[in-house]
Amino acid sequence: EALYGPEVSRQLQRLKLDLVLPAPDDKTSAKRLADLGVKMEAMYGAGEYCNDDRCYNLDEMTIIFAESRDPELLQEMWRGWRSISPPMRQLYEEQVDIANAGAQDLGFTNLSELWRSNYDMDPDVFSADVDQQWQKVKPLYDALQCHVRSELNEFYGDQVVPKAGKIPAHLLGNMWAQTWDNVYELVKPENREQSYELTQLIVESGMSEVEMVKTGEAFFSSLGFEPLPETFWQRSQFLRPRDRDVVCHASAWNIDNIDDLRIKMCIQKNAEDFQTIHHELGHNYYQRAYNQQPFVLRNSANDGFHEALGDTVALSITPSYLVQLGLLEEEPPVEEDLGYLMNMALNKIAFLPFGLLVDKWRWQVFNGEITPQDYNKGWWQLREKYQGVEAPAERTESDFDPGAKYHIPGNTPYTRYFLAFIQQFQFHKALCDEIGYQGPLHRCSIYNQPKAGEKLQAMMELGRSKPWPDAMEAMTGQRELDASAIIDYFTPLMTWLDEQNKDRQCGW
Ligand code: X8Z
Ligand code: ZN
Repeated sequence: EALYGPEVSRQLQRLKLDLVLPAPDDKTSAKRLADLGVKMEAMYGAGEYCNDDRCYNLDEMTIIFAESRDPELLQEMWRGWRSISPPMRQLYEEQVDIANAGAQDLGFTNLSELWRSNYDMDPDVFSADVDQQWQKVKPLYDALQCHVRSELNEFYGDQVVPKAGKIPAHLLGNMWAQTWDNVYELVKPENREQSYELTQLIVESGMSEVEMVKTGEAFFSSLGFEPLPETFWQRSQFLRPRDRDVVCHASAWNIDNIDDLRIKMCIQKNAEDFQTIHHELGHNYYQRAYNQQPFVLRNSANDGFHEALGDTVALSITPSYLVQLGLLEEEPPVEEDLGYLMNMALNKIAFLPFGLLVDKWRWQVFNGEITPQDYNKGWWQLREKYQGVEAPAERTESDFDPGAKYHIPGNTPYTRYFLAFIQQFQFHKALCDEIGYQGPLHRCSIYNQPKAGEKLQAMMELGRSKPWPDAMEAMTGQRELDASAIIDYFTPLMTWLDEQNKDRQCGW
């Protein structure tokens, strides 16, 4: 006879599955595991690269990646940032060993199985599902990679970017080549481009960093959510402190699991950070929505839901919304939609293979398929295979390139972002249907639509109390992850890309 009912059972299961790095059942290992995590996170936070002239932190390098078109400077910064991570390699190896032992103590084969067990389904079915989703969206990525490669080849020449094969990873506007919107200018559709640039609108408006956050809050208020508590404004970090090292990678916090909500960012006045603000606020509103649940169920339906929430809202930062904000004078004509969609694709589509491969690497590291002698080689095999990008300099096993991406030293699972990037379009479509919107999906904005807010609330307040398909259903009426919305959204761009690519040799 069971000692407790299904509700308690679910909560006990949650306690196990929410562990990202479980310590084995002995004090020395537990302490060592904690120390290792702190050490690596601190190394990332203190990360900088110095040449003969000066030192650069990640914010500064981020700007260089966004703006510079000088392949040599970019290559120097690309390599420079990766000098922070070789010292992490040993520590990472040790961390994997200890956490694997911890996962085994909990009854899992290894940490890979534990991580993949967090989705209310068999872990192997889950990873197969993820691959299937990737197969559905891959044609979009392949077309985008082909077009971008060709335009970069024209701009930089054969010496820098080959006509065929992989794209050198330092030329895509981002330190990890994970999103490419910063090279929009080089790859935009001629004569159909966007007439405005959000970064420029933000800068010209004279908005401060805090005002950027206030604007994000106002969006959520327009959906019917309560304003953020006073403590949010007092206790959040919006700017990089001058007097100490901090991890500037954006994050959201829920300190008391009730209403002590905060974000921690080093905001720059640009479009990317404006979006990230909505992303982080999404975490906070979600956290507040489930604060009535029993303690261990105060979490999202699965980790992809948490990552998708704010991004879903940010999909509504459309030209018409910018007009309502007063940032843009008038709504651009439909001919500009192609430019808008290209910009979106350079962010949302370009990200997908990266979102997939980070944990492909970790799962293989955890299950022993990638051994420590091959950490870097295994990483680049995945980068090449999935993203079709290549390292712009020789890499060896004295490098540890995965460690130069925050989520590796920070031990944050990454498949959640792959899921979120697909799911946010599904959510967006469901909300646009809910408000009776008719028209192309990319022009829909849920700003000022409390009915959309109610749907979001219905999903969020469930927290983790039900299997995720129930939460999905509460908002979308569907019980499965469905890539058809992201495919629909980008259909006009796909048609255009196929046309552009018709005489090109695509693939890598
Ligand atoms: O890490 C994040 C958020 C913090 S929860 C800013 N993201 C991933 C990344 O930056 O690598 C959001 C998109 C992907
Ligand atoms: Zn997030």
